Amino acid sequence: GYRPVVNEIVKFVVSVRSSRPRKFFGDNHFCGGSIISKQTVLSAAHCFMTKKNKVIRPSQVRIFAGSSRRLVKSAHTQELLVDKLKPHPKFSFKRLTNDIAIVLLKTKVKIDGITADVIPIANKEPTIGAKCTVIGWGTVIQFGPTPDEVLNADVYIQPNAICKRDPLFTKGMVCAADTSDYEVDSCQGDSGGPLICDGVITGIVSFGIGCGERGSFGVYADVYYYRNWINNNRATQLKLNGLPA
Ligand code: 4AZ
Repeated sequence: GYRPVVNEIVKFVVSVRSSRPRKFFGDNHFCGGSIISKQTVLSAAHCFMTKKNKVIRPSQVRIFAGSSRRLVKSAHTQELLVDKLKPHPKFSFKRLTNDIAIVLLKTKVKIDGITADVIPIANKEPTIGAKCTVIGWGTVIQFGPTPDEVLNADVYIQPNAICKRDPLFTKGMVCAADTSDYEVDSCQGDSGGPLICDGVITGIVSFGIGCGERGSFGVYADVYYYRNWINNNRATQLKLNGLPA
């Protein structure tokens, strides 16, 4: 988040980290994600692609759940290994379309409802003007340091006519901003994390022209638009139990 609005434990948000040191983020955090079932995390495709458009290996990724803090490990911190990375097959680096990914975990997240929980995906189109909140460990200033505590920023779903000022804005995307305080925005390191509206995941942090720029807005993958793809690719309870589908 660009600016701390409320500091709180956000139980369905995870820190996506590299198993190898990265330059930019001290503790290897590179993206956010959301727990949508015990063994499934929703994130952004661009988090898991190399510049040569190859998917990185699952062994290069760790998922940290259960803690609102990035740098301090607590008794509730859960470090989870990744079984499969499933970026949308039609993700385009150039056009930033279909910037959505499913992360299948090797083991189930321990869901206690207090430090770790699941969040449902949107079951309707985003409502223009709805007050939503974006959550993550992204920088509070462009190219600045990343916070230890997870932050959130309240932003409002913008009409398509506004979003289309960005030539990359196209179908499968939703844009959001606080037009009375443009500094409230998502930023680097928030990618893959959730835009929550009315208690459901409505968007996934994708891109923007900078962060907190006057007259600009954040662009998010439209979760409702991708609901069938998500439901077809998430871990299912049947599969978890080893039963035939
Ligand atoms: C990024 O670089 C990024 N303000 C994420 C979100 C936004 C801009 C940049 C939107 O990860």
